[in-house]
Amino acid sequence: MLRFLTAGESHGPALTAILEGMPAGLPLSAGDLANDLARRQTSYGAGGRMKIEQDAARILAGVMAGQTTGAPIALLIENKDYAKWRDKEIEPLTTPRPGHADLTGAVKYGYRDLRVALERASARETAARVAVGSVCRALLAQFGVQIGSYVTAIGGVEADQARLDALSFSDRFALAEGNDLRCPDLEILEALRKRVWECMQAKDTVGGVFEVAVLGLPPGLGSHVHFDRRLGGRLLGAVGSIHAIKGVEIGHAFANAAKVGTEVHDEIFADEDGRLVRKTNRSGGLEGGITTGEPLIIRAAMKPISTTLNPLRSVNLATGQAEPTRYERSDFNAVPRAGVVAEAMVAFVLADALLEKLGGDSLDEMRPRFETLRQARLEDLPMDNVLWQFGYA
Ligand code: EPS
Repeated sequence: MLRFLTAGESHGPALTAILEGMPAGLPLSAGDLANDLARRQTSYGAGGRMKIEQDAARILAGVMAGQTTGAPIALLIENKDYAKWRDKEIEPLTTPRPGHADLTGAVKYGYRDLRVALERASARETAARVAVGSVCRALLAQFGVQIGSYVTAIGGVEADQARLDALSFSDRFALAEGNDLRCPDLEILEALRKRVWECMQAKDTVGGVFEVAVLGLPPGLGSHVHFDRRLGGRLLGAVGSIHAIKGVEIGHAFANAAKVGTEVHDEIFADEDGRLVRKTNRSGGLEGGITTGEPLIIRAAMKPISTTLNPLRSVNLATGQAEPTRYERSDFNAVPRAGVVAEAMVAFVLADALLEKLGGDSLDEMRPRFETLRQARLEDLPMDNVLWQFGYA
């Protein structure tokens, strides 16, 4: 239903994106994209580039008189740094940096200088994804869906799960917005900051873990009937496509894998009003590839940034000789920023799933359909409750 493309290099003139499939009638302005773009740029341990860029997206198509028209939405974010790179004479880059697309990109495309791989492989591209995600988020917000994220670990310093569990998701979001590590467990903030600082002093980089949570989702998005319609796979793939993300789980999947079934599955109860409710949400909001209506929780692991000030061993492809990597300006810690990018990818997948469920070319068509969505209530789920013959005749 919904698709998008991005184009643009890290030090080229601009990043662009086209989002196709948005219904008509969604109020939208460039200002609606500004907040998420700014959130993506906030992080203790960001590199020098973030002092250069103050990302702003221009909407070039698909929005007229403040509303989406149903036509493809074209977005453009200028790279301020391009002014310094334009027609610049640059040193050859022939020693691939481990962890980056330098070597693999050259093997695949036959590049004769590794900067060509670097330019498009750069996480600068995620600014375009965040702009696209903000449009999707605006659509979801019309139906009461809210998406946030927060950091739970950096460089092995972990938030306390019991302290996190004591906070509502809204509180976690609000606390995370209040600091540049985007961590809601304020008791570990200093330890996190120290970890990143030490890493910077040691000329090294860190990774970490963050969670994305989605509130207000209706039950029934996604499907169990086919692999490519299962929402789990779509979400895992979308978040796993983000630079440096090496692991993604729905809820606490890896921890659950060590438990027995009766400790993991969320038992079903009928309340006095006939609503089928859960007292736990260990599934992370998905059963059979379909939303349950509980908060959707996605956790992701980011590897340490591949560009380290301390050199790593490599081989100069021009000479064939062993040669240490040369430093390129980069981030030391991008975990807080990655959470915001993941929100955008999740927003895209969920907006797509909502459109798939509701259909409709305009918001006006979607709204009444949304009101008729089947809920997890006894009255919505009449059963035949008779013997029947299993067969295909
Ligand atoms: C990146 C390297 C750095 C980061 C960049 C991602 O850029 P530069 O090489 O210009 O210093 O700042 O991220 C962004 C520019 C951004 O907007 O997120 C990399 O190699 O991936």
